[in-house]
This record gives sequence, structure tokens and C-alpha cells, in this order.
Amino acid sequence: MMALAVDVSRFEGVPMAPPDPILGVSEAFKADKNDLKLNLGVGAYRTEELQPYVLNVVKKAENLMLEKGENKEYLPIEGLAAFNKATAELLLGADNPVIKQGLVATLQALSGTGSLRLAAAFIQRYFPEAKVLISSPTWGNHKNIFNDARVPWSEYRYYDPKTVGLDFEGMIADIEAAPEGSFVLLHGCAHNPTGIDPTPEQWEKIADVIQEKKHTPFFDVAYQGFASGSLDEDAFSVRLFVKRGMEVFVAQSYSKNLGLYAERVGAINVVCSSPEVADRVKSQLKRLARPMYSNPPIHGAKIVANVVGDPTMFGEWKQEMEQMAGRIKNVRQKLYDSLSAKDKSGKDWSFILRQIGMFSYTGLNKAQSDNMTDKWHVYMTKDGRISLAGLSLAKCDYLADAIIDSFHNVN
Ligand code: PLA
Repeated sequence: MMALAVDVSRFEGVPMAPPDPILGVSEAFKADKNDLKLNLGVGAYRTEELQPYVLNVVKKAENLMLEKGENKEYLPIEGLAAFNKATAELLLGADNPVIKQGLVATLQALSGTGSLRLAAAFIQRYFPEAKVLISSPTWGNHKNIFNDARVPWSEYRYYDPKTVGLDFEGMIADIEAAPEGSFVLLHGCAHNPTGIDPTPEQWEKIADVIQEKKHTPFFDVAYQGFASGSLDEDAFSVRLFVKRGMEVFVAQSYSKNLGLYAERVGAINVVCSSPEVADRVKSQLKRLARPMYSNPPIHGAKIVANVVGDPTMFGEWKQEMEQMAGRIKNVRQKLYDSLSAKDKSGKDWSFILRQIGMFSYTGLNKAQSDNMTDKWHVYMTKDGRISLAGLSLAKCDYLADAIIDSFHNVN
């Protein structure tokens, strides 16, 4: 007897999921056949020729690894020891006392996203009553991560459309008003999507309120070295909180600064108040990781450990990072120049120059963003964010025309 044909799928009730607001843009871009098309959706670095870029230092490290003929055995649950040491040192500074005192629990995890997800699972398990505060707006996936981990969240004010700047008073008021002991998600540098960061003085005040309210800061550091070109400068905020003796969560990513996007390399660090607590926290993070994905991939972690562990390669990395950050700053300036020269309305575009990192938050609304894509073949997220890392100097004039048309001719 043949098996009976099924005429109604068991999955009939499964609805179609909407495309991802960021990664879905790349899919739409691929389908567009127009030569003028430009992908400013996902934050992925491109060369001036708009090609993906593998850092020379990464190729060099990979060749050395190949020569040595390393094996493919499983890593421990916590990841590669040399990577974990290197990543905590890059983040906090190699001579930070919290490292010497064994206060940092570090686990290699699946890049920034996986590290955030692991910390979210930890919060859900040990602080089921606690809420996470996230900035409004924030990277779209933050909400998904906490929703899927069943961690309740609410938003604090961050962006002020009137000034196209930081709503600092609103931010402080909302963090102050949150239930004591909340987790406050902060972008370590180069806030995504706005490109607006607090000043050093503002970071101090933010730390004051968080400390007063016994909240726990939870940093998402996806762009260390990529915002300013300096690893130390971009770690300023995190180090300030750690210096105050606070317990801090930090998720790290090597997708952008070392261009390891698809290798999925990153870490979750928890700075604790004693080595015993750090050991216990780490043991529980391992316990969460084991049934989720067992242990992390080795290749990218070895690249990081080898690059950071070799003074020559470390220097080469810093140079290439500076070049990438520099290219983004150049297109930022050129875009501003093009907009200012072409737009005769008198609108002040200087907010673009005040933003930092790989994105510019243009202030274009959904209808205007749709016009950018439908009429001009410029692919971007619907919140008005454009990735300057996907822009070349040669395309700035074209982009300026598209922005001016969308801004003035679409409501
Ligand atoms: N945190 C923030 C603030 C990010 O912007 C991103 C990536 C991540 C974490 C996660 O990156 P990772 O998992 O690769 O380490 N944001 C990108 C890509 C660049 C994306 O959406 O996945 C973006 O276009 O916003």
C-alpha cells in the first residue's frame, strides 16, 4: 500500500512571517534589476567600489592558521580561552583591575545577537520580575530578542526629532522612573539607528541615575573601533561604568570592526563584584548555552585571538579599522556637502555631520523612504536610516538628489 496523500497540510495554520525590516531590505535589493540601485539597508562595510571587504589582516591570520593545520575539535562551552581573554582585554583595557581580580565572566557566543540572546535568557531565568529598558528607537532586533526570551521591556526616550539630537532630559527621567533593579540597555558607541551618542558628561549623569536606582547597565557594543577609529575611545562608556565599581553586562561583536559578519564571533561579558560571583554567573551562562547551541564556532574566534595576540597584526588591524572608519567619515562629509549645495530650501543638513558610526538617521518618514526605494532604487530601512558604509563618494550626488526629492515632494 502506498502512503495516503495528505490534502490538507498540518501547517495550514502557520501564517507567513513578515520580511525582516533590515535583512529583508537586502532581499528586495537583490531582486531589483536597475543599474542605479544602491543598498543602504544593512550595516555592512563596502569598499569605494561598493564591494564587500575582507580585511588584509584577516586573510593573513587565516593563512597562518591554514599553515599550522589546526584541527576542528569542539571548543569548550565557553569558547576559545585565548579569544575570551583577548576580547575582555580589548573591551576593558588589558590592565583593568577587574580583569586582574577575576571579576569578569566572559563567554564566547554567536556574535552580538547571540550574546544578547544569552544574556536575555540569563535575565529571564534569574530575574524573571525585572524589566529591560531599551532606547526609543533602537536596533530593531533588540525587541525580538527580549520578546523571544520572554523578558518584559519598555522604552526610554532617546531621540528628539525636533533637534535631531538626544532627548537627554527624557532619557534620564524615564530611567529614573523605571522600577528599581531594571536592566538598562545602552549602546556602547555609535547608537543604532540614530548615530547620536551621549557626551562624556552625559554618560556620567546616566551612570548616576542607574546607580541610584540600583539598575544594571547592559551594554551592546557592536561597533568598538568602528565609530571613532579607536578601540579605546569607543569603549569609553563601558569603562566609565566599570570604573565606578558597577556590575555590568556587555555584549560584543566582531562583525563590523573585523569584518567577520558571517563567522558569528562575539562575547557576553558580565563584570561582577567578586570572583566567586563571576564564576557562578559564568557557570550558569554555560548551562544556558549548552542546550541552545552547545558550543561556539572556532574559526572566527581564532582569527580574533591571533590578530590581537600578535603585535604586528594587531597594529595592522587598527590601521585597517581607521581606514574603514575614515572612509565612512568621508562619505558622511560628502553627502552633507552634496545636500547643502543642491538643496535650495535653506534646510540645515548639519545634523548628518553630528551623527557618528556607520549610519545616518535622515529624518525621512516611511512614505519618503518608500519613495527613495520605489523611485530612486535606494534601498534603506523604513525608519529613515541609511548605511553610509554602503555608500561611495561617487554616489553621494545621486543620493542627495533622491533625499531632496523625497524630503520636499513626499509627505
Ligand atoms: N547590536 C547592534 C546595535 C547592531 O547594530 C547589530 C547589527 C548587532 C547588535 C548584531 O550584530 P552581529 O550579530 O552580527 O554581531 N546590526 C546590523 C545588522 C549591522 C543586523 O541588523 O543584523 C544592522 O544593519 O543594523
